[in-house]
Amino acid sequence: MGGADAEQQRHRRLGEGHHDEDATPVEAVDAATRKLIDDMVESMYAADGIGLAAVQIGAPQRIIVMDLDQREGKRNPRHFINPVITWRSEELAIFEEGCLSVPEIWEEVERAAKIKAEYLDREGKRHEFEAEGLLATCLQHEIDHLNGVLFIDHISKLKRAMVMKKFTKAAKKGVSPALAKDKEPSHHIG
Ligand code: K1U
Ligand code: ZN
Repeated sequence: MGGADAEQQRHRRLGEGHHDEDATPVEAVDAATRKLIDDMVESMYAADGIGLAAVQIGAPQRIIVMDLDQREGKRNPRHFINPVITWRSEELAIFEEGCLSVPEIWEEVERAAKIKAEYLDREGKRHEFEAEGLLATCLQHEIDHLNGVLFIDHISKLKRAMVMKKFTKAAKKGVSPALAKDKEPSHHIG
């Protein structure tokens, strides 16, 4: 997909569909799967993200891409087809999370500090691995997307209500939440 197409295929925001649906497992890893992965990586970079789930660009399949090195301006894209978390530590970790589908909102979210997961690669080969730190957080965030869950579902009801109010107002005005006249002074809620 070229740059202009990637822009058209931009990630969908809260209220633009597919965010509350379960994504479908990939039955056969084929050329179309590999093309979708490449498109997702391009969309992730175009949006300055460190992760992206296929549902965020309107493809309800269980595929995620990630590049934690993107934070340092380097490129080391990874992909995970049909990712499944097989173990979560009891120990929890708190990270400040953002989401391309809920732009300009950053909130602290508590998740398992370590996880074990398995997935298929672009050749259909199964892998198992253990993750911690931002990789564990980002994987949980992206797998949540595949299950119709957003990071704001992990914050307090009050903060979530404020996020939703901000989005509804901005949507009515047809502008990004950050451009809404009465936007909060900070990206944080509460
Ligand atoms: O899934 C998404 O919406 C992408 C999201 C992933 C994520 C971020 C933080 C914690 C967990 C999951 C993002 O990539 S938001 C953008 C972002 O985090 C970032 C981008 C450039 C530099 C530094 C951070
Ligand atoms: Zn997200």
